[in-house]
Amino acid sequence: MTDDKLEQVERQIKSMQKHIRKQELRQARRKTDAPTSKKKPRHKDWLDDAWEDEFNLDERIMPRGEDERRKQVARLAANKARRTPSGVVSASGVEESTSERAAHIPGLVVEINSGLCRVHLDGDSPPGSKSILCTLRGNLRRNRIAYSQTVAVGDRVLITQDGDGRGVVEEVLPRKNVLARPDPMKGNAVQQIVVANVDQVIIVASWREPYLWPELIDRYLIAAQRNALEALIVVNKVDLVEAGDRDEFEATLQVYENLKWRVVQTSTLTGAGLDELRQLLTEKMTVLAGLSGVGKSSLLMAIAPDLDLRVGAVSQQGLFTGQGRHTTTQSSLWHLDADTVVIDTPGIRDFGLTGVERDELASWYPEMNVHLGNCRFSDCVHLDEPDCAVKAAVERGEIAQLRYENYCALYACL
Ligand SMILES: Nc1nc2c(ncn2[C@@H]2O[C@H](COP(=O)(O)OP(=O)(O)OP(=O)(O)O)[C@@H](O)[C@H]2O)c(=O)[nH]1
Ligand SMILES: [Mg+2]
Ligand SMILES: [Zn+2]
Repeated sequence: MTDDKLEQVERQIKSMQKHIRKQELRQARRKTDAPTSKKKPRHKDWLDDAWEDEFNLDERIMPRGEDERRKQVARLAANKARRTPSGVVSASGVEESTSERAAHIPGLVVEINSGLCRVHLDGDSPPGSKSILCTLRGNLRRNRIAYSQTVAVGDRVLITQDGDGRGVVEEVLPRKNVLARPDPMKGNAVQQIVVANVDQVIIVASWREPYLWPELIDRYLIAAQRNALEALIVVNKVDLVEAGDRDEFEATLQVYENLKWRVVQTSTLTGAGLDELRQLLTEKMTVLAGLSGVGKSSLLMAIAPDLDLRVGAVSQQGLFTGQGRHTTTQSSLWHLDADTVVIDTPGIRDFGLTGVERDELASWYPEMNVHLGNCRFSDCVHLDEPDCAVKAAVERGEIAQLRYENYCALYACL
């Protein structure tokens, strides 16, 4: 073989080897990403390839020993900072010099996807006009174990930015509250934060498509009370209330109004109740929560048509006719103006009851709470016991049958 030919063959072998290496890398990435990769980013523009590559290579596929090497670097850095007299301790427990801290920019997490989060920086005008895509500083991940994720939508964070405008979340500021649910992947032990730091929760239900489900409303009300959050109820799709349903509809809503919860009737089709809802959102950070398909995203878009939310037709193919199809898959936060923030969430059924003991459930029903202590048995759970003050109140009509039935159903879930 001539030298030329040899060189050509060598070049071909090298190119094939490179190709194989690339394929192996791609396969390894697919494997490592398996649990999350099914969740396609909702906004395609979220992850351009360069970002995805960098994130995956940096955070997920590391050469053997790399993790230990990084820990050592972090330890050295921490020791160095400890020697600096002006050092301050960040939430992550690592000391930082004042100059490092000064470079931290405060912001609000508006969306999370594939381990990256999008942050609106404070002070941008109009608010939310600019957002920074951020990775998370490694030691943040290790320090948060009660929840399955380190950063949640609604978190206030401090970030640093590199010259290319990319960011790193350095610190998550203390949360004033969280709405969380059991992590479906991890059972009851670990919770998944749906949203953090909100002022109020709007429980969205619909009269039909899907059917009003008062038990879920109660779950959400309990979640709100446990987090000391204002709660109000929006019953959407009132255009679907037929003449024959009217009495039942009004009576159901009256149960909650009698307990002093604000109930707003809305329809994105007729525009009913939208002005009232808009006013209730003003100057607050509000999360909209409720079963899939009730119209949470539709309501937000009816109020602020510029929002880029996905709305889905109600599927008729589900096991239960009229059950909504999931269309929103991630919580997302939107600025309507400087002080008005709304958060759209996916339909979630299992809010609220994590950590509630059976014997405390009644205390989350204010109308039952006033009767506690008056039952014959001090450990009465108000189901089958004789001389139960709660059941007597139900019989007298002081506690709505609907609420008592919800209590019994939720008790059985605990
Ligand atoms: N008849 C009627 N249909 C509505 C109304 N509001 C929303 N819809 C429809 O209900 C369906 C579901 O609406 P979405 O806004 O996607 O519901 P969602 O609560 O955001 O659902 P998830 O994102 O799955 O949690 C869509 O087909 C909407 O067009 C309403 O007031 N009346
Ligand atoms: Mg939605
Ligand atoms: Zn009792």
